[in-house]
Amino acid sequence: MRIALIAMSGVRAHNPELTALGLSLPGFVERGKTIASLPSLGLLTLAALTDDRHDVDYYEVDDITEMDPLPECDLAAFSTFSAQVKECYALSDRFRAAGVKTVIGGLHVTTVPEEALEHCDIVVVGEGEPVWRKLLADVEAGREKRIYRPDAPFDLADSPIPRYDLLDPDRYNRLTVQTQRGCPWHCEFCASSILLSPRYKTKPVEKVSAEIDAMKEIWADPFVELSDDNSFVNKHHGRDLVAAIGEHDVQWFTETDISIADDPALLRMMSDAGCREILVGFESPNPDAVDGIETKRNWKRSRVDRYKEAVEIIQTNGIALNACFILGLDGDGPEVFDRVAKFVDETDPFDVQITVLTPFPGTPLYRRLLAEGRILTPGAWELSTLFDVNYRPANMTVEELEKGLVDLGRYIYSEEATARRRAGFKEQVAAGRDRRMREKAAS
Ligand code: B12
Repeated sequence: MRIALIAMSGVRAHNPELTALGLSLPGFVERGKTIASLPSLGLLTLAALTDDRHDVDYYEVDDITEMDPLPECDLAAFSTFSAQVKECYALSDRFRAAGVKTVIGGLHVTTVPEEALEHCDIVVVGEGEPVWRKLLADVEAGREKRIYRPDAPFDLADSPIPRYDLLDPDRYNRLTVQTQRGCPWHCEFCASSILLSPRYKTKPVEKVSAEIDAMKEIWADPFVELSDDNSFVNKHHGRDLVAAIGEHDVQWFTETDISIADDPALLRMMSDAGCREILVGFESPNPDAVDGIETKRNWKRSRVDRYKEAVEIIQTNGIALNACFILGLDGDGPEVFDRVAKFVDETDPFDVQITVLTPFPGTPLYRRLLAEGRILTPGAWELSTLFDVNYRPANMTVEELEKGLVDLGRYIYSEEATARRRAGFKEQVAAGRDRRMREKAAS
C-alpha cells in the first residue's frame, strides 16, 4: 500500500488582538517560531512500525487548501490535536470523496472517537504503537474495524526508533525525542499524554540514546526537545537519563515539575549535560487559585509558597526557566494579571508563558465546566488554542480575561521587560557560579 502520513501542523490563535500582538513583540515571535517548527513524533513512530512492503510519505499541513491535488495513496493517516481537528476532518472528507481510506489518531480523537468517525473510516483511540501493524494488515485484507484501541498499555521499552530520516532537517530548529508518558499529578486541565497513558511510564535510557543517534544521522548537531510532560518525576531515572543525553554533546530542552528545584545536584548535572531550558507549570502565584487544581493530592498547593525560591535555585544552577501561568483559574480574579507581572518582575525567569484556561475535551475540567453550564460554545474545538476563551471564568468576565491576556502579554513580552528578565537571569547564573567557586575553595 502507499500510505500518506499527514500531520496537522502549525500554531493557531483566533483572538485577532493576540495574533496582532504576536506579530509585533520580540519575546512572542521568538517563542512562536521555535515551537511552530516541530515534526509529528507520533507519525514518525508509526512510520518506523510500517513494514517495508509499504511506501510511506510524510506530510505536514498547516493550510489544508495547499493539499491540492491530494497526494496519491491507498490510506491517508492523520495525526491531530483539538485546535486543528476540524481542518483535519475536512481534509479527511476530501480523501474519502476521492475513494481513499482514512484513519485518524491522536489526543483529540482519543477523547471523542464517535465524532471523528463521521469523517474517517477508522479511529485509533490511545497509543498507536500496539495497534498500527494489525490495523494495516486489516486494511490490506479489507476487513478493517472502525475503532482500534490497545488491549494493554504500551511498554516504552518496545518503542521503535522514529523515522527521522523522513524529515528535511532544514525545516526545523529542533527535533523531538520522547522519554516518558503520563504524569503522577492529575491536574484538572491537563490534555496531554495522560489522556493516552494514565500511568506514568519511562523509556529505557538506552532507547533514548539510540533515538538521539538516529536523529544525528540527519542533523549532526541537533537541538533536542524532549516531548515529555514531566521528565524528572523519578530523580534516579532522571540521573540516568541526563547521563545518557550528556554522552551526545547536544543542547536540549524539556518540561518537568517544580520538584526539580529540590535537587540542585541534578540541576547541575543537567546544565553540564547540555540542558538549556526547562518548562515548568506554575499556573498561578496565588495559593487560592492553585488550591485544588491538582486533583489527586493537591500537590501544586503544597508547592506554591516556595515558587520564588524555586526559580532562583533552577537559574543559579545554570538552567533557564520557562515559567508557565494559566490565566482565568477559578480562584483568580482580575488582580491575577498584576500578580503574575509582579512575580515575574521579582524572579526574572528567562522565559514566561501565559495562556488562558482551556477546557480541552476529555479533561475533568471540560466535564466540570460543561456540567456547570460554563462552556460558551460546546464543541468549538478550534478555540482549543490556549489563547482563545471558550468558558465563563468564575471571577471575571470573558472580556476582562481576553483583555488581561493581551495587556499582560504586551507588558511581559515587551523588548524592555524581556531584556530586563534576561539580564536578571544572567546575574543569577553568575551568582550561582561564584557561590560554587567559593564553596570549592573553602572545601
Ligand atoms: C510537538 C508539539 C506540537 C507540534 C506538533 C507537530 C505535529 N505536527 O504534530 C506543534 C508545534 C506544531 C504543535 C502545535 C500545537 N499544539 Co502542541 N504540542 C506538542 C508537544 C510538545 C509534544 C507532542 C508529541 O510529540 N507527543 C509525542 C507523540 C509520540 O505522541 P502523540 O502525538 O500523542 O502520538 C501518539 C498517540 O496520540 C497516537 N497517535 C497520534 N497520531 C496518530 C495518528 C494515527 C493514524 C494513529 C494510528 C495514532 C496516532 O500514537 C502516537 C504514539 O503512541 C505536546 C505537549 C507534550 N509535552 O506532549 C503539545 C500539545 C500536543 N500541543 C497542544 C496544543 C494546544 C497545540 C496548539 C493548539 C498550540 C497553538 N495555539 O497553536 C497547536 C495545535 C496544532 C494542531 N495540530 O492542532 C496541546 C494539545 C491538547 C489537545 N488535546 O489538543 C498539547 C498536549 C500541549 C498542552 N499544553 O496541553 N504542538
